[in-house]
Amino acid sequence: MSDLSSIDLSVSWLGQTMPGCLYNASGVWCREEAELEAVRTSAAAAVISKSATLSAREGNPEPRYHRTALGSINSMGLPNHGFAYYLDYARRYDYGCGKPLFLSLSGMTLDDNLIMLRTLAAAGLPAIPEVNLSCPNVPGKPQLGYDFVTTTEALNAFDRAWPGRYGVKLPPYFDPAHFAAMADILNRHPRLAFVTCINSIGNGLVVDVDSESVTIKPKDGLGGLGGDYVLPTALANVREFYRLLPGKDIVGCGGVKSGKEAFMHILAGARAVQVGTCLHHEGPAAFARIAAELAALMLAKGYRSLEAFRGKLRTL
Ligand code: RRO
Repeated sequence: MSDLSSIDLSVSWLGQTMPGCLYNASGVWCREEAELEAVRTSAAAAVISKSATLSAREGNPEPRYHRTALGSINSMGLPNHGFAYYLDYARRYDYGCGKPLFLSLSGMTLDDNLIMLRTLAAAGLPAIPEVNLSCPNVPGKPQLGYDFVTTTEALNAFDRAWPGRYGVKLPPYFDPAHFAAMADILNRHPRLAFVTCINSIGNGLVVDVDSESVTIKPKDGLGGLGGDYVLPTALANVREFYRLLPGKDIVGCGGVKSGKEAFMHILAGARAVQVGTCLHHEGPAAFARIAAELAALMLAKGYRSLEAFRGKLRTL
């Protein structure tokens, strides 16, 4: 058989097999239950919720998201319905659909993260936490993942609060010394099963020439970049952590808008691939399109499964 139906995009990880490799990046199409359900019932292979804080938040003043020809800049500021809303969704989630549910957690303090993890543990659900160590957009709050001492303390505490497998969402790193230092920290935590690379490139500035102005209101225009801007940085982070974190899975996130970028992420070592900016612009129909493009590319190259090329990026 040499047709698209012979191509297997399924992914086995975290003790289960999901029907494909694509799902939403946290923050996109996942604040409201209706959005989460739209992702679940699309061709996405899993669902992740908007980063939750313990209490609901309105987020930053608008405009706080701006689309450009090359991607996006955002400073949403963690608008979310609060942890209880997403926990309630997780209690009612149809786990039988075969698509794992991830809950993104982004407490304003370590204690808040621990309360959310303990509450989720007590609920006894199959939902898997992805703790966000990298929100760039809360004024006055640095990204946790750039502070190695605080990250070490946080992971030690997560291990005590949460008995199962979990993941973390990392900010992008830009120096081999930082890849190595972070990997050294992450490797001390056997139940840390996956890392998602990358969050938006924080504190970029998009300028509009006509109005001679910034494009978003918070932080005088500074915000997280997504889309084409971030693809090479995302791939570097996926590849470096793939090599530095044996036994852990890497979830690729950044600049995926077609089957080609999904292929690049998997070639660099990604187990699964999240879609952010493109999903924001196109909606959940993006998943079926990108999956079909990835399958067509694999067919043309003679690959029938993701295992056939995952992590096999060549060097010169
Ligand atoms: O809500 C946001 O402003 C936001 C978050 Br929590 C994040 O992790 N990454 C991002 O680009 N925006």
